[in-house]
Formats: sequence, C-alpha cells, structure tokens
Amino acid sequence: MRILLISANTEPFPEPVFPIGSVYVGNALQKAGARVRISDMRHQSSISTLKKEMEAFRPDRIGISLRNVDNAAYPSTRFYLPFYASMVHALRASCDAPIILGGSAFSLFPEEIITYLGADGGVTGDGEKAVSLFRNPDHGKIVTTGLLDLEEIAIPQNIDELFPGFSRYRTMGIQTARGCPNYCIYCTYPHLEGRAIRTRSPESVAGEITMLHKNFGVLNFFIVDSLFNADEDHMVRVAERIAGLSLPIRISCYLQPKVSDPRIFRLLKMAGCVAVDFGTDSGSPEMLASLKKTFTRDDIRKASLACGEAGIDFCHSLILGGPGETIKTIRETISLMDEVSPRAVIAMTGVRIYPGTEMERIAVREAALAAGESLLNPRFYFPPMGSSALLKSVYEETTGRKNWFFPGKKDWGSTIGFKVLQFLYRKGPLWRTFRK
Ligand code: B12
Repeated sequence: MRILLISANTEPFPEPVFPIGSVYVGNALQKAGARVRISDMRHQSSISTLKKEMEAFRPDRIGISLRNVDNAAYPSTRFYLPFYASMVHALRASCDAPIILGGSAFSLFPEEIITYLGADGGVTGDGEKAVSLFRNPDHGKIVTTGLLDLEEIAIPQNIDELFPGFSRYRTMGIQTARGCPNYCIYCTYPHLEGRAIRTRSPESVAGEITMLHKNFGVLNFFIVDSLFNADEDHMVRVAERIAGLSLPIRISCYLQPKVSDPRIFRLLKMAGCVAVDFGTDSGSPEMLASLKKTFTRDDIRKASLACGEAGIDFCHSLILGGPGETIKTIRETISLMDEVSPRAVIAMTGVRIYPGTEMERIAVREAALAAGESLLNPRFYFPPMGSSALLKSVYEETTGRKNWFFPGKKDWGSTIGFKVLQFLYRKGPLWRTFRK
C-alpha cells in the first residue's frame, strides 16, 4: 500500500516547526509494510505542486497531519481551516484515495473538522497504532487507539527517503515523554496526550540524537514534550545520558519553573541545553492560583536564577487575561519579570478557550459563551475589564521593555523584519535574539 502523508502546517512563526508527528506516524506505517512518503506544505510552493507530487506518487491512501487550528493569539488571530479545506478540495479533484486525518488540531475538534473537510476518517491522540484505519477506512469513522508504548516511537534511519525535505529544518523535534498530570484550567495537553506520563528510555532518546547528528549533521534539537520536567527524575536520566554523548549539539525545551535542586540546570547545560522556555503564565499569586498552576512566585525566582547561573538562556511564556486578572495582578507579573530578568517574555493576551476545559465551563458560567457553542473558530476569554482595556493596560504597563513580545499584537510572520531575522538567525528559538 502506498501512503502519502501530508503535513498541512505552513505557519512560519515563531519558527517553522519540524513535522515530528508525521514522521512518527510515517515510521509506524512503513514498519507495518506500507510505502510511505511525507509531503510538507511548508515547503510546497502551492497546492498545485502538492497535486503534482501526489499524481507522481499515486497513493492508495492519503493521511493529513493537522497540527494547528489557529495561532491561539489575540487580536491578530489566524485560522487555518479554510486553507486545509482548499487543500482537501484540490486533492479530491484529482484522486480518489481515501483521506484520513490526525494531529493535535484534529484531536481537539474531531467531529467538526472531519465535517468541515469532508474527510473519510480520522485518528485522535497517538497516531502510530492507526495502521488498521489506513487499511480499511470507513466513511466518517473517528478512531482513538490505545496509548502507545513510547519505546516504539522513532525517527527512522531512512528519514531522508521517508521525508525528502527534512533537512530544510534547522531544528529537529525529539520526544522523550507524553502526558501531563497538571490541571491548568485552559490547557489541552492532558486531553491530547493523557494525564499519566509515559516515558521513553534515555538510551532510545540518546540513540536517536546520535543517529541524527552522525548521519545527517543535525545540531539543533527541540524537546517537544509538553513539559520536559513533568517527571523530573526522567528528565535527569535523559539529560545524564545525553551529556554522556559529548556531542556539540544545542537543545531547547519547555519547563515548568520549579525544580527540586538548582544543580539540575548545570546538568541540562552539560547535555547541551542552551534555551529554556518556562511555561510560567503569570507572576501574580492570585493568578497562579486562578489558573491552577503548581508553582509559586518563589519557585519562578529560584528556577530563573539557577537557569541563568548555569549559563542557559531563558524566556517566560505568559497568559494574561485569565479569570480574576486586574491591573494589580498585571503589575505583579510585570514586576516579577523585571526582577528575574529573562531574555524574553512572550505574552499572550486573552485565553484561547478549548472544548472540555475548565476555562470553557467558566466562560459559560460567566455567560461569555453559550453552552455547547463551537470553539473551532477561535474564541478567547477575557476578565471583566474586557479585551480592549486588557490590551491597553498590558501595552501601557510594559512600555519601554524591549524584551516583551506579544504574538497577538500583529501578524508577525508576514513582517519583513521577522523574515530577515529568521533568515539570519539559525541557532534555535528566535526569542534568543532579543536584547534584555
Ligand atoms: C512543542 C510545541 C511547540 C514548539 C515546537 C518546537 C519545535 N521545533 O518542534 C513551539 C514553541 C515552537 C510551538 C509553537 C507554536 N505552537 Co505549539 N505545541 C507544542 C506541543 C507542546 C507539542 C507538539 C509536538 O511536537 N508533539 C509531539 C508530536 C509527536 O505529536 P503530534 O504532532 O500531536 O503527533 C501525534 C498525533 O497528533 C498523531 N498525528 C499527527 N499527525 C498525524 C497524521 C495522521 C494521518 C494521523 C493518523 C495521526 C497523526 O500522531 C502523532 C504521534 O502520536 C503542542 C501541545 C501538545 N502536547 O501536543 C503545542 C501545540 C501544537 N501548539 C499550539 C500552538 C497554537 C502553537 C503556536 C501557534 C503558538 C504561537 N502563537 O506562537 C505556534 C505555532 C508554530 C508553528 N510554526 O506551527 C497548539 C495548537 C492548537 C491550536 N490552537 O491550533 C498546541 C496543540 C498547544 C495547545 N494550545 O493546545 N509549539
């Protein structure tokens, strides 16, 4: 069976993201005996070049990986479904291979997206065990497979055949665990990956890094785990193993700003970690409680200090505008950021509401949303002060702080400055180019 897997994501901001989900699924399908090819919309010049590639490959099945629904940013919101629909429409016009969907965007809105795109089937959650749906697609069927044992995931040695365009990415994703045990009120991660943490052995992670570095010269890696330190012992074991490789690689990752021992950052540094994105959300004690974060202002201080002392660049990602946000809580967050002095502060304004989250229930309770209302077309939560007042005060209060960045402020991806910076800077997350 010939399967064309299409990574539909074209978003360049904040960086083009290596389509690791397609690669893991592609590897599982090829291990099950299929002939698989990954086509990447990021590097197709248009939908017609995709059509040509498809006609040359003559697939029996088409899988489409849908990563993003939207950019989750307000007010410059981008919604990608119309583009995905035009792609499916064009494929349908010249091929009758069944179309099967998967990816995080699909898992968040399976029924709505399968209808929107008119696809033949779809898989929510882990996609590696979906081989049987590819064999026997059943019109409109949505499948959820059991959770995968992570020893089975791998970027294969023949990545250059499976995915001919892979080396165009400057940073490769690598996954060491799935699952998030936290209860942050707005977040989708437990829904996407499960609440139990499933880990991959340090040997397997280190083997993959070594293979990619030795065979293909890969230098930059992003650990795509929801939170690399969700299970701190696991992170330590993986970091020790990577450090033991002594390879000249650069690693970035997401961490929660809470560690049991500051020396952990020195270990991360030895493993090649150059950049940490802390999922901090707020610096106000009330807002940390309101968002149900599991750490305190003091944890944020300690983690920032230890990370900086270990010589690792860090940024704090914030979500401003959750339930209970006021000028006072915004000021508390700004003053904590001033104190811990990160390279960058990346702040979302307004909270993207996802189905099934506590954020959705709060928005319904406050009559900002009707029960059962569709959230596919992005909706954002704002506190009683409202969206305009929130934006105005956040922009005003942060005036003069050059390290603050608002993804929703404008359509950054299409600005010339962004394109030039992206062309010139090649060593991992773009926020590292910020001046403190
Ligand atoms: C790591 C990460 C990032 C990193 C990526 C770094 C890098 N170089 O890789 C960074 C910080 C850059 C980032 C940025 C953004 N991100 Co992000 N990110 C993630 C995160 C935590 C993990 C993604 C990942 O790689 N997972 C590992 C792979 C293996 O999983 P996967 O892709 O889901 O694939 C599996 C399944 O989905 C399925 N599958 C996938 N494809 C297919 C195809 C078929 C046919 C089948 C059957 C199955 C299948 O099988 C795969 C293996 O099991 C997710 C949340 C999460 N936990 O999923 C958010 C997430 C994907 N991001 C999200 C968003 C919004 C963004 C941004 C738009 C934010 C912004 N405004 O800046 C940008 C967009 C970047 C871009 N260019 O696209 C959202 C998307 C939801 C939405 N609203 O659309 C998510 C889901 C988080 C959330 N809010 O819920 N992100």
